[in-house]
Amino acid sequence: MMKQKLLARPSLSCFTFTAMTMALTLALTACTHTSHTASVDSAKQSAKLSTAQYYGTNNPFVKEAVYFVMTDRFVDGDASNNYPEQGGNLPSFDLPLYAENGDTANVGYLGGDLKGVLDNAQYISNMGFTAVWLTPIVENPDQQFSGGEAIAYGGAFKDGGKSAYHGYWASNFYKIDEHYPSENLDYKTYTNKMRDQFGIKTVFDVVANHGSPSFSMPVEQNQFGKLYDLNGRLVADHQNLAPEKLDPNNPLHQFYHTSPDIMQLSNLNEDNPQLRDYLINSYLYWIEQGADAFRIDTIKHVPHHFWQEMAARVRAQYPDFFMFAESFDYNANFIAQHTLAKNGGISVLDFPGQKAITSVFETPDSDYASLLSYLHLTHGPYANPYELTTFYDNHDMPRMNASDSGFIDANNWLFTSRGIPVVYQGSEIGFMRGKAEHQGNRNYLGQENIEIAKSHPIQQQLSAIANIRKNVPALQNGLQVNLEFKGDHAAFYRVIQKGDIAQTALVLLNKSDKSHRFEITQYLDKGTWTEMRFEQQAQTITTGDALLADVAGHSVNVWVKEGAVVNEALKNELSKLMAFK
Ligand SMILES: [Ca+2]
Ligand SMILES: [Ca+2]
Ligand SMILES: [Ca+2]
Repeated sequence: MMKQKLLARPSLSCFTFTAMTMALTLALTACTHTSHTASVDSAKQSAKLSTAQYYGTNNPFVKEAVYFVMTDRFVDGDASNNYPEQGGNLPSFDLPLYAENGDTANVGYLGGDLKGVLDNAQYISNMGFTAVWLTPIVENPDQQFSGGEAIAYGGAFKDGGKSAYHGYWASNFYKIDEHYPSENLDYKTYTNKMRDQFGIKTVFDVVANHGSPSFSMPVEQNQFGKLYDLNGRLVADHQNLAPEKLDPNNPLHQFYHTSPDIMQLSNLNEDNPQLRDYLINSYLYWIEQGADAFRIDTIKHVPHHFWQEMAARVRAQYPDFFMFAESFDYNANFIAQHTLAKNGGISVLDFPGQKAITSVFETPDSDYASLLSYLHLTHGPYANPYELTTFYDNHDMPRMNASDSGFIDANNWLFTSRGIPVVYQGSEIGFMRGKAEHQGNRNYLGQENIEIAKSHPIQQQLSAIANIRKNVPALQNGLQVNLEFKGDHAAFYRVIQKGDIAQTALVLLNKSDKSHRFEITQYLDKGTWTEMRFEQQAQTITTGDALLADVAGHSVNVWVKEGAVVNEALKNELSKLMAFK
């Protein structure tokens, strides 16, 4: 481990320091310790402000860090649930797509299952994650889809020839698909073991917009366009009809809209109260089976009234139940509508953040200042910016196309800045970087790559910063106070003062190749600062000192001060951030 040097010295005269940053009355407090009036005022202010609360959110899920697993593409822990012969003349196992240059993608099942995740739970936990989001595990059709347009390597928005390996084509919202459980490992046992043995929560992937592809098949296929209930009873059937051919008087057609939405997917009719019951009761069912939070697919394709009812019914039984949604859009004002209480109070994946993060970390000559615009720390469109789930790529877009250093820098940012980090499987080795959905983005990760990951530089640095976040409440839920964001360098505080926790973290990021000396004076609190990343020598700061730290290239320092904030200028800033977040 690299040992870094820290120096502390009085950087500026008291007079200069105060002239720059403090109002005159506060300057008297800081510099004229003999003034009786100032001391009394100061004591009163400390007493008053020591009870001040500074934090991002009251939602406890903010402390989590989420590892995103594409269930079929993680690890095949049990060959007995692979069903390689399934599908007959329209098989669903191992359907490779080839590029001319020999690259491959695959649209068949490849064997990943719950046992593969459980077998690697210690690895995921060691990396610093506390939750795993699994792509949907509910029953999907057994064959490849014969309708639509045929998918090819690099293609998009075509479902022909694809299997349901991704899980987003439900045929029974109440039943686990046969590819995922093992003997003695049903979903409930899995979630319990993850939680009880490894401290890992489970995020369940919710789909309300659609079931499976439902029309355009040359010959109608079993399961496609059909929905079954908890007892295995057929409750809806698209009958391979185009949406406009559905009969609103036919009970088996009433779960579907008579207009299409996404390709050939059945468009679920949220105006039908029975469909709402069917879906919402299924979500409650999976909470009973151990789901700790929801990730919601395609939320923008379903109107607000559904989410209002869904959120109300879920939270009537499970108050504070955390949900974050995919509204695949780069306009913060647009995606923020779901976060408002009147629309269900559902958090969202930070797509504008994703765009900004990749733009910075894919490009070495980028500027940290480009990250500021997505944070919306005050007066932003979100109900609460600290509840957003933050990420740099996922299974529906090209993976981040960064160097190893770029991934390391991105993780250092993701695990220290506001939001709940979500990292897609394989990112810890830069797996398939730059590759889109049908170009290898979703290729099978497998046990071999996980063994490689254990000594991979990206994984090691990710693990270091993620474990610091796990142990530093300020990094999870502290208000973010930005100091400098310029070129290759960024510095900011995260401050939490909530209940019996009072802690400030100072984060120093350097994405250049060279070591950089930070000299921090702004809002700097008196007291003992301890560095968490490299366990550098603790430094005691008194009024007027600067905190000086040399941060190595592509690295991070996290300096932590325990106890309540005493710096008046910082308190003022925190009050504003608290009031307007
Ligand atoms: Ca398997
Ligand atoms: Ca199936
Ligand atoms: Ca829809």
